[in-house]
Amino acid sequence: VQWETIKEYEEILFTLHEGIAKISINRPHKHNAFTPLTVTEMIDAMHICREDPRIDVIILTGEGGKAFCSGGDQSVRGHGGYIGDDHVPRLNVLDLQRMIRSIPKAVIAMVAGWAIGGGHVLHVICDLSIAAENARFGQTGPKVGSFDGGFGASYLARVVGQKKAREIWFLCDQYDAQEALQMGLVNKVVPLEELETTTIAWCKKIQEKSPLSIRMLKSSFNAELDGQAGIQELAGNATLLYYLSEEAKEGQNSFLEKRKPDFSKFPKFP
Ligand code: 1HA
Repeated sequence: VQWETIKEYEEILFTLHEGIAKISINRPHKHNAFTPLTVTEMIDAMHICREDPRIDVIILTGEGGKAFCSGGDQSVRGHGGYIGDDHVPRLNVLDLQRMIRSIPKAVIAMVAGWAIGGGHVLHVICDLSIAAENARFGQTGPKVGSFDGGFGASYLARVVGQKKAREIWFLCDQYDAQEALQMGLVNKVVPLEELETTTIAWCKKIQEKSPLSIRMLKSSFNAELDGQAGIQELAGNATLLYYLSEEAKEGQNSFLEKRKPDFSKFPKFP
């Protein structure tokens, strides 16, 4: 597969293949732990994924085959957050999490090796997760002095159930790919050599489907869990569809033509 670079970054790779964008953390020497810069670059790439009509689906992954992501880089963790060149402590991965959740396109985690800590949370938030046989999953917060009580706790519990989610966080054990499959934490397990081809095949199946259906479904799945923000997303999509209708256009046109709107010709469905 030929991946064409969309934009150059320092700590991630951002590439495109036939409508599939791939955002890959490129810090294999640290098991793809993220710094504030890694996250800022991923946020920038996600913005592009949202705006670029060439992009249908997004793969989130890590370079090297040994790690998806090992969470926040503990060597740059400072007083109140992870610190970059600007010396400001940040937890900007939380912004990235919300973008993965709200982008109206499917995001698939392609997991080889470690998905640990804040890296585990990233795969949990993705719409789908495909794991290589060497994948290892777990949270480490209570061991290293951290926790993610947001999506990292509540959405994890929605995925694997309350008991299992509390076990994952309280014990900080690691789980192999088969265990992850059994608990519904990943969608599929494949040999490492087949990870990318399988992920691309799944992307292609989604690409053949109606983009508006996928968009409505993603925001519908979110709406149930995300409170007013979830309903806002779903309702935004309802507005989008309404704006496509003649009825809504009559409202706009009547305003511009300085006349009373005539909605009488539009159907009133039972
Ligand atoms: O909890 C949050 C947040 C919560 C709320 C809001 C924002 C948050 C943002 C982030 C996070 C977190 O991510 S906290 C959790 C941080 N991550 C971890 O605790 C995992 C640390 N890593 C490990 O436990 C292990 O490396 C491993 C189980 C993934 C793999 O072990 P292994 O195979 O023995 O490899 P290891 O030798 O440990 O790692 C290879 C190299 O990568 C080492 O560097 P070297 O000694 O060769 O120079 C290792 O230090 C480095 N490395 C791995 N993970 C990290 C890391 N360096 C910095 N930070 C890491 N996370």
